[in-house]
Amino acid sequence: MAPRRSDGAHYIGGVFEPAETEPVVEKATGEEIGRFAIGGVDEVQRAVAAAVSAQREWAARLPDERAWLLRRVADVLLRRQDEFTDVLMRETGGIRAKAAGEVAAAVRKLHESAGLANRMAGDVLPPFKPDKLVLLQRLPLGVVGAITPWNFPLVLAMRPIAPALALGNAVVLKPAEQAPIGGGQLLMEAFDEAGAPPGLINLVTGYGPEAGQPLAEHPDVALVHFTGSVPVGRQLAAIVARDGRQVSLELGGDNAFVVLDDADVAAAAACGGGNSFEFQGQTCITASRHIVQRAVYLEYLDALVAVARKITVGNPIKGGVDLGPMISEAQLDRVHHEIVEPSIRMGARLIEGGVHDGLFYYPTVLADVTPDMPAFTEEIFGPVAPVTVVDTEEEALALTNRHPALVNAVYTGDPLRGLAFAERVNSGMVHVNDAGGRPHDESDLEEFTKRRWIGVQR
Ligand code: TXE
Repeated sequence: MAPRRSDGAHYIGGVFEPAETEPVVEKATGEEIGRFAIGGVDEVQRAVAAAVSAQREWAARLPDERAWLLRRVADVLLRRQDEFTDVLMRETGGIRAKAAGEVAAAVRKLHESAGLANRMAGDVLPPFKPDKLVLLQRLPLGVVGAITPWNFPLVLAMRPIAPALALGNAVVLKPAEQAPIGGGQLLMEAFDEAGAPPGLINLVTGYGPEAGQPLAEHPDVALVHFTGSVPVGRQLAAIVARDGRQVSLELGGDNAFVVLDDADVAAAAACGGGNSFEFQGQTCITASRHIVQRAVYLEYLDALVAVARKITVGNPIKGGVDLGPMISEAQLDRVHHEIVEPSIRMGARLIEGGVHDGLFYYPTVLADVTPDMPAFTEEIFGPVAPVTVVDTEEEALALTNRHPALVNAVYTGDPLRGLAFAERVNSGMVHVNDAGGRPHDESDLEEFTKRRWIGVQR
């Protein structure tokens, strides 16, 4: 690979700063593909200071100018998409389609956010006293601190960065130590190339407690946007709330995939299995519990095993592969020793997989899973489909709602039955006869701005 100027460097105030580093490895081979700088309190303080001074000037620019920068970054991403795709495949272990999809989604997010810049409008409100003119202004928050995970490093970094910048904020990014290149170092190169003013976006790489926590604690960071695990999210929320700043959290969930007795079983298994195994099950919208009515249970298990057996496991770079390596030994150990094995000891039947070769964990199907087993109670984050049998739709609903989930799904031959079921499910998103991601929503304008009311006595 050609040397990158961002390799092993933070990006602070528009300068790539080399520092003490550690290796970034290709997950499929264990080979070093780059280095990341180990940041701490000093780097965070300088990055936040750079962001504070850049933000004032940036917020004063015309919305169109802010939008142009985002569109130029999108152009750089498109021009360098092969390089981004390659690095994302290697550092996350994802297949080409997943990495290329991430680049495409990041480009879309940049364009969508560019459109937001001009929608940062205010309002004139009804007066609350005679002779009063009441204005509502929408203002940037200031500096946004983004702490992001390894599973979709580019798109999950872009989710806060693009709207935050469009709406007049500056950003300090702390990406995950497992995958800091595609959604960190290379992304800074793209902003630099696109002409981002120094300090508008900054990168501090390193470990969570040393680099992430000081960022979350910094009083000049107005909003902490965190995507990652529930325990760290809770910890950061407590820190940020203590001094009255804002936090937004995208955490994990234990998502259910329900199959009702009138479902097209082969279609349901293709959808549910595809969703459980995709990217080694390491996404926050992965189906982590399959809940199936008894009438179709055995047929569903067979179909799910057939789906698992069709999957080709291997090094994504070689092509022709559906499933790559897991992100780390720690994640694999957790999946195998803390979820699969104890569930089997408690009575679950391993009917497919359950084996690994290095970081490659084979698609796994567990049958007869009961609601007290870790395979049911934990977010798995591995290519495992645990299946639980229920007698009635009511029972399926009760089990679905027993755990917090980001997205649940229900499969049925009758879409109206699916709709009625979906309306009683607690999660923020429910699919009928589908699974996976979320539609575009309108929350960015609210998340990355604040309001100010001005009452003028005439
Ligand atoms: O997450 P962490 P990990 C879930 C999933 C997975 C588990 C662990 O269940 O098995 O989390 O993954 C930074 N202060 N998700 O260990 O530790 C860290 O450096 C400040 C769901 O990777 O939460 C990284 O940048 N920052 C999720 C980021 O937080 C800290 C995606 C996430 O790391 C910190 C990933 C601290 N004390 C994992 N400790 C999703 N919603 O998609 C860590 N970090």
